[in-house]
Amino acid sequence: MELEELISKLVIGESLKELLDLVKSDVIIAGAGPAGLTAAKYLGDKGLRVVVLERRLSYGGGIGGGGNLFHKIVVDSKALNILRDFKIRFKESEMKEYYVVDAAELMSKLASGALDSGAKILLGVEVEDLIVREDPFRVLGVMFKWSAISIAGLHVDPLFMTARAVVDATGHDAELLNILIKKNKELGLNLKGEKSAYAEKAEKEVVEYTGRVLPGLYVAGMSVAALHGLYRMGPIFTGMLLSGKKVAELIAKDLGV
Ligand code: 48F
Repeated sequence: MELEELISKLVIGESLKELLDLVKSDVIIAGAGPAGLTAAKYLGDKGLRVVVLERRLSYGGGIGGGGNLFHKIVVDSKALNILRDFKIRFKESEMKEYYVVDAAELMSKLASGALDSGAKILLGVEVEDLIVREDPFRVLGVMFKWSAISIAGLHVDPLFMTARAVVDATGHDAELLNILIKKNKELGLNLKGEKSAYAEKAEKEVVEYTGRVLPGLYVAGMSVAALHGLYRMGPIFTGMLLSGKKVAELIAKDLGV
């Protein structure tokens, strides 16, 4: 066999094998930002089959931009256990309780922690819609397509993936909730939209409001703020990490693991 043929066979064969398995998972997470990656690790650690679908060809979401492109972010002491679980280093600051983390280290170690737990991360894959059922209304999975299809402006029907739980961790636009609410008006749900900055309150509330929206659908990270009309916090990431961990714990409990 020519080397070129072998390369194609391996790439296509191995990808297809995994994709066939991923048609039905335990948990689908849309968005590989801090909330989605944190959730993926803790769910993977529970032995659940987890797939993270990320539109871009890179993970980390808003982490890489740090604060206004400065390459550090802030966390407080409530996030230290999570940082330790992922082996992410942090530096004390002059303000007790607040720590500084390198943005590049945060994004890469969150992703490697998620991968090491057994979660799959598929890059360049966009969630376009949800699979739903009535009586009672519930979410059964997602419709996905390669992001390149959207970028090319092509009209192509997406494919399906099902799961016992779907997480909207798509960040500020809460894309899954946005789609669900627009298309299923009978639900009477409303995407309130994020408020201006009030970091302390935002950090606390984004964790408090993290949770299940409907049977089968959960929300974590800044999507929580968009759904519930909460304040924004800027480049402090404790709330994102705690929100990801909390949603993982809720799902694990709901799925009985
Ligand atoms: O935006 P993002 O980092 O969301 P997050 O985990 O964290 C927010 C913080 O980064 C920051 C903040 C906190 O201080 O305010 O902004 O809530 O990551 C969301 C990821 O979801 C991807 C998007 O490319 C990004 O990497 N994404 C968005 N919509 C889709 C998607 C979609 N429809 N399908 C797949 N991926």
